[in-house]
Amino acid sequence: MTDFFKDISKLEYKPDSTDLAFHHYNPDEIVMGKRMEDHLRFAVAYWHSFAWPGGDPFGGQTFDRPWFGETLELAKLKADVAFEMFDLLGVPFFCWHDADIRPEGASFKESRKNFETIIDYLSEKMETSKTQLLWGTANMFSHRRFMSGAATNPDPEVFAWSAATVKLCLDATHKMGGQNYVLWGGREGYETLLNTDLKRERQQAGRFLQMVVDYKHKIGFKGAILVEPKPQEPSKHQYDYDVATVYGFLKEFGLEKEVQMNIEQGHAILAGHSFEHELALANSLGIFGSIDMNRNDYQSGWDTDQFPNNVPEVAIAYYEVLRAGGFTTGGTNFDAKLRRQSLDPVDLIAAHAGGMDVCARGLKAAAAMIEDGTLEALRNERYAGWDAQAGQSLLNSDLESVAALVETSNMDPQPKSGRQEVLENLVNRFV
Ligand code: XLS
Ligand code: NI
Ligand code: NI
Repeated sequence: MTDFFKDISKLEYKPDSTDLAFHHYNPDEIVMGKRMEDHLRFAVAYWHSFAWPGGDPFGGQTFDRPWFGETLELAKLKADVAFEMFDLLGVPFFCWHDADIRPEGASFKESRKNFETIIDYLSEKMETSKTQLLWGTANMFSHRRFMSGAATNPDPEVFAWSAATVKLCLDATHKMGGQNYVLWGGREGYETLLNTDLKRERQQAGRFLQMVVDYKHKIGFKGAILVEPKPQEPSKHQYDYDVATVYGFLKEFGLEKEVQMNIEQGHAILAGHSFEHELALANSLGIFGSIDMNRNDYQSGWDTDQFPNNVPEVAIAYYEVLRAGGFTTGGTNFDAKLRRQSLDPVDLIAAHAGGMDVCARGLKAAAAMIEDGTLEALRNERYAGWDAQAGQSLLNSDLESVAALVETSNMDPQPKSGRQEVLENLVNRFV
């Protein structure tokens, strides 16, 4: 045991308590026939909670963690503290990037050895812990070698280095029984079109993803390969802009049945969408996988990765998750970080506990809306014409016949109310 969380005890569901406790998240509570814990499938993100130093564009480190530094000994201390936090929170999952968990070596080989040592250390901890791996991923955006991209780099050696990195991370994810493998292309994009061959870079990215999918099958990894869309930041423009763009990309490279989406609230907002839009679209395309739960500050216009605290927004998001049939391999990963002034160990626990409570409230509200059924019934009623014979036969007709039908049947379509306010009032009864 480390003494990092020394005065904090394991969180419990105590709805009336004023202590640090869960007030809404009750893992065993049954929601729509399933335990709340199995619906939400919470994960802690190693990078934000244990690797991020608290910097912003105007200032560096604010957090002073005893495990900061690039040695194996400190990486193990970090892992010890991480598993202590997972235990205090009772979360079923965590997620990592290679760079979060291991010290960087002087060569690829040295980094690989460090990584494998820490993977063994984490795997040992997982044997006696409830907390398992939701997903692993490679950080191919922080080190300066990736400044012009990973798979989309103009230098083929960086493509090779990236392929070797993903192979290593996928092997480790597989070994640890991870449920998914994520690819987020933070620098797979460009800073200026003046120096960028967009066609080549997209083809490199497509070939790279095909190689990853082939390798997944070769080693028998049963988890999902997830791409995480984001429109920009750090790159000025990122190729995996949003769900629609990634779907087009997957189609182009024949991967739409192989890859699903990891959708992040803040990225959806940056792309000019709502979270629920991205979720609903992924579901409609058959590529919904998992979510990165966080929140942007709507005034700042960048990815602030705050812990969620807006229940109505989260409720609508889980409504779409439930409409998609819930998570299978996916889950709710808190891709969220403390504010840089929140220095104390208790802040880390409170942030997650609060986020878990907000998600629990959102899930319960979403489930109540589904069980009530009015929202779905009104939506279906709006499209009833398409379920009827006349609507169906239109879709099987041709332009000339449809044109003729308009006159022979004396068609005279009447506008009907979209009832937006009625629906918003209805939602308001549940949130
Ligand atoms: C950054 C991304 C990142 C991915 C994993 O904006 O959200 O944290 O989730 O590489
Ligand atoms: Ni993000
Ligand atoms: Ni993310």
